[in-house]
Amino acid sequence: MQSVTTQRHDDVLVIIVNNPPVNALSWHVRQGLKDGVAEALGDASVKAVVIRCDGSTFIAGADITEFTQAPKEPALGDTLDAMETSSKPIIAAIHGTALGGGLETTLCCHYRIAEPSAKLGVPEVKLGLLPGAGGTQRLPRLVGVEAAAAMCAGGDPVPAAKALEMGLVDRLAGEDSLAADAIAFAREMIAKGPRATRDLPVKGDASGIEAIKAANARKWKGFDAPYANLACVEAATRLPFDEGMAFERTEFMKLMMGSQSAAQRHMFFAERQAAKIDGLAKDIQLREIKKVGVIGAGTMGGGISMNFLAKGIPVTIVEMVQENLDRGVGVIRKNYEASAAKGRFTSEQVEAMMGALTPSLSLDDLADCDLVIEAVYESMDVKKEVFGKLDAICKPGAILASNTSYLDVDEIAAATSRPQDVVGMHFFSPANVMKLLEVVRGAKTADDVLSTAMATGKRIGKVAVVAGVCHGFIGNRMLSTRQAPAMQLLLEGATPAQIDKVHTDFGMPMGPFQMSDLAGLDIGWHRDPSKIETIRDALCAADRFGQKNGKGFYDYDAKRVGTESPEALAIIEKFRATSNLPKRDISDQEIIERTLYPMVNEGYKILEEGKAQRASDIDVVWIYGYGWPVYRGGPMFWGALEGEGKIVEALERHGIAVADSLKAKA
Ligand code: 3H9
Repeated sequence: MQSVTTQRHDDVLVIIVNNPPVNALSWHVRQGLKDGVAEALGDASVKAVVIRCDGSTFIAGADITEFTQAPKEPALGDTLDAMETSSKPIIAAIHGTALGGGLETTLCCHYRIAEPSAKLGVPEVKLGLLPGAGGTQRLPRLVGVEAAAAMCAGGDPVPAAKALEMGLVDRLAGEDSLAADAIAFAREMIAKGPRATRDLPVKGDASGIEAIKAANARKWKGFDAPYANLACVEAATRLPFDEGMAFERTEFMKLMMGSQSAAQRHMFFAERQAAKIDGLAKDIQLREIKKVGVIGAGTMGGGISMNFLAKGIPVTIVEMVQENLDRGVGVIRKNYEASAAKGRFTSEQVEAMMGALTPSLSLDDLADCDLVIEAVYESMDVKKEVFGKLDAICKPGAILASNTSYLDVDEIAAATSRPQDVVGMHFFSPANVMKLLEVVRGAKTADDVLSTAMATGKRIGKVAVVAGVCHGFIGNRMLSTRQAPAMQLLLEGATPAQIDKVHTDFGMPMGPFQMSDLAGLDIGWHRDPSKIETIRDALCAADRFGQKNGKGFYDYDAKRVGTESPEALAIIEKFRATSNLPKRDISDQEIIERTLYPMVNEGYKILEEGKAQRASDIDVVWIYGYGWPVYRGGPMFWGALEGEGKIVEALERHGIAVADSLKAKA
């Protein structure tokens, strides 16, 4: 099948792109578009051209899968030049999403018409790139420097109505009449003739660009691409078009060859791949989830409920004690109201969401739920008791999910007479914000239960990853391999601040000790101040419980901003002195080798044991659940970049047992 065809409508030639799934600009599409333009130019009876797409969307960008292959002619630039310099007007007819190279294609048409539901944008920055086919040079000419800078560096698409306001499109079509409206528009433009974007003057100046950088400094920390995007837009304000294009090309190639874009492109595919469950029938029938039950109205249960309420799915939330139930429901309302105050919801929406929440003190009220998620205290005995009760109460076919973050889902399932209906759904705190959902597949979990849990995750806006049953699943299992050596490094002379800084400089949102303080040092503490066996015991014995009481590894102010604590350091030093380990200077490199390399190693073990389907799933877990910097592509991608040989050598030097599969790669 040809990916580009042409159709004659009297004096208008319509070029139609059909390259599923997203009409990406694969080489044959570039060729087809170029041929289409040549056909129009070679036929005197053609007076104007329309470019439109079949399928669900206009061109959604360059074909990302081609980026790692040898370049194929024609280059996108050649095709676009042929379009822009055409002596007959070309009209882009846009529906769905015109993204990246797709939007750049429309910029090389002379006029643009879009369906009202269309979206237009240059999301390259999210792939660690910039619009490399003239987007950074043409957008400032069409929509102005400020809007171009925001579009390129931010990457979010704009809806058609806004695009019309900005001058990005010239006209809106009817929602169902784009093809006809575009032809009519093309005929109108015959008299006007072509209008090449490159010939327009740049609108505005670069004076606002520094302010954009300042406003986004935190968000863009560590990323190269947003700054490169801005540099190109700025270049458009001072260089003639051709020189601006050359500047853009150089910057694009720098990003394309760099590791950040490779990591971000890896994550684009990893995220989509994670949704796929190996070995499952494609046509599996999902169970219908119309009503959800959540057990536990604490931080987790409340956060989990909010996900469903926000999607209009009714939730019954159960607590054991009225006071806790009231508090939990109150927190949900407070969170929604805070979002409403920021303009994210209307007060009607808040009331609708709260109206869909049924608080209850009885598990019996879960009888008609299609999915019940247990988010109670992390104790096997408690969970087994809850699941035993659910088994008696819930309707046949209901999915019984545990939000456990460590425990054996098979043992929990065995407390019921229907282990095939039991699955882990491990949310990450704050559960209404964090995008990761680990879906834990028990030995007996039915295929349709697993698929429904994954699909439900997607429905509530999560990125769901399948994990196997093991202590801590994928994420927390790997987390624990960095926690123990971090503690050991304190005994050898490093400070919490030094170790945390290595992690935050790496790009993590916080280091191991900042994370411990956030979680609470007293979780799992034996509560006997006289029994001091670890640094944690020593801190707890001194009433240092973490952020919750303003002091842990760090001291916290009223806004929970932490600073190094002389008291904590003294406690650590006192405990350290009892360990008889010589105090020494610890290098940042050693901290990386002993806290990050073991995570990569554990990832290999997880794969060996079949607890993750694929390495890229592990990367997805760490990026969406723990804030691993996306420009480093997750621990497995980063491990490969770092070099397996280097990692194995370091792990062995530090006396850490290396996974066989990692050794084999070294
Ligand atoms: C660019 O344009 C560079 C230029 O400036 C310069 C060049 C010189 N290529 O997301 P979905 C696949 S950079 C190849 O699930 P949706 C995707 O992997 C590009 N494949 O669908 C998936 O495959 P599978 C700038 C692509 O409906 C399938 O299509 N553009 C591409 O939820 C369905 O995707 C972008 O960054 C691609 N460009 O969302 C836009 N895009 O089924 C990237 C998708 O095997 N794309 N695939 O898993 C998107 O944002 C979404 O795909 C879109 C549809 C919104 C279009």
